[in-house]
Amino acid sequence: MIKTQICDLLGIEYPIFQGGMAWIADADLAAAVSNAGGLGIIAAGNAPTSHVAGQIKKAKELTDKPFGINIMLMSPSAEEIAQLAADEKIPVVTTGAGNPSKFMSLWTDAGIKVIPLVASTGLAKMMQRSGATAVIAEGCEAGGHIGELTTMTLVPQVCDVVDIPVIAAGGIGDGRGIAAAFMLGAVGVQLGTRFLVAKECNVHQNYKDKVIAAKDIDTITTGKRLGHPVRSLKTPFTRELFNKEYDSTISNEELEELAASSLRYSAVEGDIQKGSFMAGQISGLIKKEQTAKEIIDELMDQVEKILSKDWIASCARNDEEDYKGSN
Ligand code: TUI
Repeated sequence: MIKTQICDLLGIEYPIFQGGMAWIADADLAAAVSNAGGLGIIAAGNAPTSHVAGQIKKAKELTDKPFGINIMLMSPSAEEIAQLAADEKIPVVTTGAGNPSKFMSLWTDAGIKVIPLVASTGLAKMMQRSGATAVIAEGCEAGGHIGELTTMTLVPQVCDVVDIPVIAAGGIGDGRGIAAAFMLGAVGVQLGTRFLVAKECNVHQNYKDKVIAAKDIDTITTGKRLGHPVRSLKTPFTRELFNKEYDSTISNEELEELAASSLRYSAVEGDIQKGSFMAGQISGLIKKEQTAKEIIDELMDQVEKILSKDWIASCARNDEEDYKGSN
């Protein structure tokens, strides 16, 4: 059984986090992942504080295992939700889409373990100085709001500048990705897209179907002109948005307006025309829905095989039973 320091630090069985996907990761998904031995995470996204409070209450009813909340720092409710997390003493807070410095002491004083998502070594170092328990280094293969660097380049560079544990995210979809993340120096992984198709994930079925149907080159990055690049599946809407970013007759305000409600259209309404289906580049690896437990058990089984001496030996002998994606 593979246990790393992050398991002991957080009191979880496996070093696997479920990404805090805005509009998608609710109490049902987070509790299912935590009950399966990983770290389930509720996404606050752009939701109002009252909604997030309801999800926290529900998660506490559904699991007695540790779970986290992801605070999207661009949300108008970020400040209120930061306070809510402190009041509720949520075991773990992760943050995304910004720099959480101003909230760090609020959370650490409440005994919360803070694990910010970082896309650069600079923010990773700052988070260590501010008392972060660990950082999640997320490469641009991830779905949603992304930075510049790939996981392959970001993770080892972050590992070299901090002493706290590093969790790798972005482009990890199976045991091969987890093993690779360990090789880069990470002691855990966060997967978003793979858990999006979990049976316990309440996202619209059209969203799951689109991820399952996607192939390797089916994601696109929009929002670069607005300063917040976002990776989603190619749809009529995201292609239109992509083209409009190169059209100088269209103002930034018009672009913002176009993008504004697109995620709700996809996650809640499953609208294939107007939706922005945020998903990572490993969508092409995902072939079916599974329960959170099936996903975690399969991931751990794969990574244990890969990291075993037998596997290394079989690679060297070029055996026929080479491991290939099995899902
Ligand atoms: O945050 C994410 N992924 C997200 S958030 C989200 S909701 C959203 N919807 C539309 C537009 C924007 C957001 C969907 N997916 N991942 C973690 C992440 N953090 N990726 C990139 C960053 C990041 C970016 C800039 C972190 C810090 C940062 O700058 C901080 C600074 O001051 O240097």
